[in-house]
Amino acid sequence: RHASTLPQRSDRFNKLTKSHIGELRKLVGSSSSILSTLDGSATEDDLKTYNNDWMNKYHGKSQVVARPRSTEEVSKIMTWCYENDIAVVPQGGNTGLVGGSNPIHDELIISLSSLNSVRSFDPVSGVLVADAGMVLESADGYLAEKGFIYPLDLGAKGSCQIGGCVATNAGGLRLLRYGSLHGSVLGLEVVLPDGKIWNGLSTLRKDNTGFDLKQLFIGSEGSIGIITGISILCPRRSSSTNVAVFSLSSYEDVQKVFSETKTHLGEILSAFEFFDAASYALVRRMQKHHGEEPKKVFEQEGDFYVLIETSGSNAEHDEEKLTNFVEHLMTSEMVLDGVLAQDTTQAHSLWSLRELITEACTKLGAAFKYDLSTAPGEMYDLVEQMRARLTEKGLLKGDWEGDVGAVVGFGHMGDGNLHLNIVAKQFSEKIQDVIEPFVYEMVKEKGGSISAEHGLGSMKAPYIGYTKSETSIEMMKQIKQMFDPKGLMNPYKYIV
Ligand code: FAD
Ligand code: 2HG
Ligand code: ZN
Repeated sequence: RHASTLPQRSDRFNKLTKSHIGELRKLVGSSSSILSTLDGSATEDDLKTYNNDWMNKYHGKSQVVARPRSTEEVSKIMTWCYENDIAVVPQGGNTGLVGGSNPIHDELIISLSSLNSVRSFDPVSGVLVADAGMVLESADGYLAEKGFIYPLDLGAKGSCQIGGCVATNAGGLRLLRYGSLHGSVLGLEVVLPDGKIWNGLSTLRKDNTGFDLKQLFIGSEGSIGIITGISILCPRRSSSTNVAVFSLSSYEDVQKVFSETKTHLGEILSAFEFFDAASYALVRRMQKHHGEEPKKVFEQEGDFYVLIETSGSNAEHDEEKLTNFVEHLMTSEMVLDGVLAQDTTQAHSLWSLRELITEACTKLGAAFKYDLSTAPGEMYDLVEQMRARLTEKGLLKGDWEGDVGAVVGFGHMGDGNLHLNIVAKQFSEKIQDVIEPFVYEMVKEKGGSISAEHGLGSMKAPYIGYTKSETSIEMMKQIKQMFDPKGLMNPYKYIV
């Protein structure tokens, strides 16, 4: 979808006026809960952080941001929006990567950032109940003090909210260990588009009484309601964590090492991530760009890298297992070189080789991001085919000599999830037309998904048909119609 071909503003929605702002203010307890350029309580600059996305790729034109402080306030605002036909965009930490969290036109932004407390924690069951606007890292920090861990972790943890993560069904770095949010979320509290509060905040692990309604909201990207509370099952925090990174010479070896890792480390494995040489070079390029001289990590660099993390309860046992495994990999020549973290600082610095790739893609250029899933064995073909196409079209040449500087492939190997990023010198429709729909066609041919974990947002809404059948899309439209008959929630996105 080009920025210039985004859908026109729909006349179904009323335009917000200064008098509306007065009405909104009466619904909320604190005057700082409503920010608007219409009554001078905010400048356009103040609203930029809400209107623009993390990549600075999607730009909305909203004049009003509401920051309710309780579920009741969210409900009052939604009831008012429903009565006045005001379109709404729910916003969490605004770290989404598909243009879902920003308005397209002048929709009212409802930010959950002021709804950020723990409601309860049960140390026996490990069930945390918290407000949706809690920042993921804060929720995990709270649990760490009690010896538990939030069952989701991702590079944006310092800003993304637990509600935003549920709304996108974020996968992250440890899905292979803790599973998807469809399994760990036990209940939700949601404000529906007409303002009604649905209290589905169950803390039960088992409950087979009818449809499991919460599942509809996990991954619904703000299209059918605003998540205000979450009940989630949190595992015990492992007392011993180890990290190792290896360089390898081929993607075939990445797969072999993955298989071997599951055989030898299965019960303590908590992450298996991979990245290619282009991703590694990009992170090092960013470090140089920041004036740092990157330290040498490997004696022998490779075409591919894998990061393996183990988490268990017996440090001596886990370390012995991992050390033996490293030796096994080195002697069997499946890897070129390997580094085993000796302390927490080194573990963080090894993790940063993987976690900094997203930032590097955006800092060093304009990143066209594709978040794809296929069978793990076929994943890397997508990167190679994309490089071949961009080279053939004259866009990718030499070392940052073409309009496209780098094509990088990395991701969650254990989940069959590839992140393909095309880092261009700037966003251009010409480059996008070479990439799309080619990229979606490649994925369809392999029976894969055009969005493994980031969602559809505004970026992929028109392309859902590459992964979902007509019947699936029809059922989704019926669900949307049932919850949101006026189409007020996050319009122009998701299901269009
Ligand atoms: P936002 O970006 O604010 O919103 C995302 C969507 O959810 C929007 O459609 C919005 O309308 C909706 N929404 C937000 N809050 C609510 C709510 N309370 N109720 C209803 N709808 C709501 N994703 C992964 O899956 N795995 C990763 O490993 C990963 N790593 C990332 C690393 C970085 C550096 C960055 C920038 C992003 C990464 N992401 C990853 C993208 C991911 O989607 C988000 O980080 C996260 O899930 C979004 O949370 P958020 O609070 O920022 O939501
Ligand atoms: C990750 O796994 C995120 O790091 C972001 O999902 C991926 O930058 C990307 O494309
Ligand atoms: Zn990811």
